[in-house]
Amino acid sequence: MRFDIATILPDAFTSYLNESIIKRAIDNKLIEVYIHDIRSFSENKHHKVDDIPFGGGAGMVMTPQPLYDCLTHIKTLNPGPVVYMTPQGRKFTQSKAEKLSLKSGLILLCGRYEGIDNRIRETLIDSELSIGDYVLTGGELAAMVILDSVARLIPNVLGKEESHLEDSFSKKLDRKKEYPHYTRPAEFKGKKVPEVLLSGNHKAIADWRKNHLK
Ligand code: 6GU
Repeated sequence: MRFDIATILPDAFTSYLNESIIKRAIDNKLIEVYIHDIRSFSENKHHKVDDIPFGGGAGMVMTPQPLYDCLTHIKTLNPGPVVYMTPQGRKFTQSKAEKLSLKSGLILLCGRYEGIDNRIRETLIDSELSIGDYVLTGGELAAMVILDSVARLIPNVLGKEESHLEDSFSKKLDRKKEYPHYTRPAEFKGKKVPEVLLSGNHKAIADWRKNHLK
């Protein structure tokens, strides 16, 4: 699956994309991720990407020209929908992550300031997503959340144990929560792992886990 992200803060993504599971997924060619600096598309001599709102009011608005040129460029490379990250968008959920993970591409536009010029919303945006009921300074963290949650659902991105099939939010477990996890040592600072988990009795372990879902 191919991800293209349009942002005015491209460096915000570099450390994240160079870590652990996402880096391995890119190295193994399971996903491709391209970051596009909206500012580099600006025809303004100072590479300006924002301007004051018509009609007045607080804050700045992302100006249409750089967004138009950046998104139309990306659309020649990625067949996926253009999703605008905004606190006004529909709430992102595990079920939306599952649907997006079936697509061959996804284009994420990160908003900053008060928002983007509405003509871009009307013409180039397919949907709008929010990651929760709080306001961030920009869409970059939200785009990383979506990238991470979608990428891990792509076959072979997680280890061969495919532990997402047992996730707390998977339909199989009827949205029940997780049971408590323990690893070695069997005793740590005087606190012992529940005896049943050491017993090797698979039926008893399954029962214990079912009774401790939270
Ligand atoms: Cl997608 N963007 C911003 N700026 N704030 C948010 C958000 C997105 N989702 C929740 N808060």
